[in-house]
Amino acid sequence: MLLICCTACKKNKSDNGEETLPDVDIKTRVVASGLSNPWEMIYGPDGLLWITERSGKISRVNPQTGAVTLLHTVSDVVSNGEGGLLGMALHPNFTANPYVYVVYNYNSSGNYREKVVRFSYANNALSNPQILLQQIPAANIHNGSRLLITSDQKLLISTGDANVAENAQNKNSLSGKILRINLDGSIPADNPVAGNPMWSFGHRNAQGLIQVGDRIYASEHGPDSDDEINLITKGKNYGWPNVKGFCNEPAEQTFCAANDVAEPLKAWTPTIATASISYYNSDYIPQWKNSLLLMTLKGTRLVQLKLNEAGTEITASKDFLDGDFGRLRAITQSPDGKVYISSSNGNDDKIIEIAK
Ligand SMILES: [Ca+2]
Ligand SMILES: [Ca+2]
Repeated sequence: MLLICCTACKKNKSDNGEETLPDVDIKTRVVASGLSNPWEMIYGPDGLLWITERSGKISRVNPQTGAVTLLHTVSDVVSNGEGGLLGMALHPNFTANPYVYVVYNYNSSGNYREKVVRFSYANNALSNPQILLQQIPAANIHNGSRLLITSDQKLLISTGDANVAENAQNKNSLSGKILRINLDGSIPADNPVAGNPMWSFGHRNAQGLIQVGDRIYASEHGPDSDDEINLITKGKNYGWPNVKGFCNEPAEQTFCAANDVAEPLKAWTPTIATASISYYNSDYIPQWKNSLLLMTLKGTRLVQLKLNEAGTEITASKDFLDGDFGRLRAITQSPDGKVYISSSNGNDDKIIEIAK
């Protein structure tokens, strides 16, 4: 790669104009194997890795011993194609409010749908499922769905277009959105449209969601081009299906000007299949501070996305683990800065610890 010394900013610049990020001598360790499409992973307050598998299992994995302990099988999960048990979130104050939130696909009178359900946790078991949102359209492709509980105690839910692209632009459809509800399932009074869970629209299939300060980042799968990282703003239109990636083609420019479309922070062509994202700011791996860490499925690698101080731009990127574990889906971190990721190859999937 051609390196040009940029005297104005005193940083190395690669030939694509990005800052060149330092190498990191990371070490990987397979914590557990024999899993099937682990979709979500959370480093829990109990020091265990809480995982979902698409088939409907919720398990906890001991990051030291690798022991996998089944916690619950969600009985009405229907896994068609990309569908099944997907995202999960734990209540941020889990000791006082031991609630586990999940999003999954099911059959409703013969129609494939998606719903958000809250379970109560006690004595190593989940019980008392409460439906918070249901009848979200679903299909064998493009079901989202990542969950995120924000610092203001709202639940964000990314939904895919369920293979009906036009619904992403329809504010009254639950498809192709970032939805926002209260933790009891009611609709917040400060949502963009009264009585509507829509928070942002024009999404194709967002499968990564993370909060950093007052900012929300989402990753999104593009079609045959333009995977995206977006900064999510209340009520904004993110373009799909009228716009792919940036507003750079003539028809897109017309649509973007008329609809105040938010462009991504970054887009990838060819696509890498952008999945879960995490925000890294630990001193443990200082080279990764103030970066998003992105899992990629087709790309089979971890991508570091360095942010500027304001978090409004991605200034550089660097690839890790290229091809080492196949498709990568979920990511979480321990409080001491170790990173845990999951593969998603369909059989003998692994949870891998990244340390230094
Ligand atoms: Ca977009
Ligand atoms: Ca474009």
